[in-house]
Amino acid sequence: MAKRQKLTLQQKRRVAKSQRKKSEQPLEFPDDLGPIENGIVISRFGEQADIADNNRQVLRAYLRQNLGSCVAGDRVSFRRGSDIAVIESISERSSELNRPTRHSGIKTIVANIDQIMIVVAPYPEYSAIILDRYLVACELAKVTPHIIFNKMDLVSAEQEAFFAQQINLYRTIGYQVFPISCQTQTGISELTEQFLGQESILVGQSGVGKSSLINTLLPDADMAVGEVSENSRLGTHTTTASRLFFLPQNGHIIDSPGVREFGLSHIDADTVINGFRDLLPYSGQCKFRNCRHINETGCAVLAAAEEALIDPQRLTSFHSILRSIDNA
Ligand SMILES: Nc1nc2c(ncn2[C@@H]2O[C@H](COP(=O)(O)OP(=O)(O)O)[C@@H](O)[C@H]2O)c(=O)[nH]1
Ligand SMILES: [Mg+2]
Ligand SMILES: [Zn+2]
Repeated sequence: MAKRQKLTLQQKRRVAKSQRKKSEQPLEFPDDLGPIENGIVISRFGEQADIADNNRQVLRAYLRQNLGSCVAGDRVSFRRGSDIAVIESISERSSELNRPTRHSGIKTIVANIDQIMIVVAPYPEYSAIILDRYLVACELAKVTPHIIFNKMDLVSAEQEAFFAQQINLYRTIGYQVFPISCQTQTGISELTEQFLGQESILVGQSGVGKSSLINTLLPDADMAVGEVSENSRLGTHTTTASRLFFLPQNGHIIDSPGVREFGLSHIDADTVINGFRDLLPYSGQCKFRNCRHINETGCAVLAAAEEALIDPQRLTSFHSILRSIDNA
């Protein structure tokens, strides 16, 4: 009885130590850590991440608590342990992509991106509105977007004129457009140039061929193609973590299976126009300063559309995005 109530000093120390460990650190941290080194986050999963050191050697690491968000592309300082490393700090980001969470918060998806490659394809069904939503999100995140039309081998004779018109439209607006096929290798060498030395991310609907493109550009990556992702009707969550792949020389590409859409519902309706390069120049000439460019008299954007200075498809997308924000 007495023995049960009273713990020895040694036992008390042990209990205190284990409680301290539980509250401060969720996992056993190695205590044989080496000096501080610089690295980059390859992929994040829960309390751990894969990071690469300066020699592109990949190692598993724990995250210290209170580090804050840590995502693919983050530059970190870490210390090497005998079987696992520990991330000590995260460097300030030059850019980041965010998406709203279900509880009206914001989650960062990737960090330090130079360019965003939006991948579209004739199958799954091409949607200009989805493409425009990505473009607006990129423009508002202040990261340059480029557009990849993949699976051009699947374009049928009757679809040919339509896709040629779409490609021309986005080029006229000022975007770089790359019509390619991972299947036939069409356009791959021009696209490869665009990736050189850059820190890029691939975004786009599931099934458009993002993983296939990484395999085409980097055969050693050995990406799983055609895997069921988060928007499958079965609700299977296969891979939702973004993952970074190094290019042979400088630069890297991040694949983002979980990024279906990012960055729109937490933005202000007034700022949507800033995401439309082709509409924006007219918006300063509207009669009313607070013009929403929906049905106002003296709206210069609507007038420009009437004179065919703006493509009607783009105006439709603009209005659709405004409505989706109002309903959010
Ligand atoms: N015909 C054709 N099919 C492709 C092409 N690129 C990818 N696919 C196929 O499209 C499907 C989805 O590709 P995947 O890379 O997994 O798409 P992800 O979900 O965007 O990563 C797979 O069955 C690929 O084989 C292409 O250029 N042409
Ligand atoms: Mg994929
Ligand atoms: Zn207006």
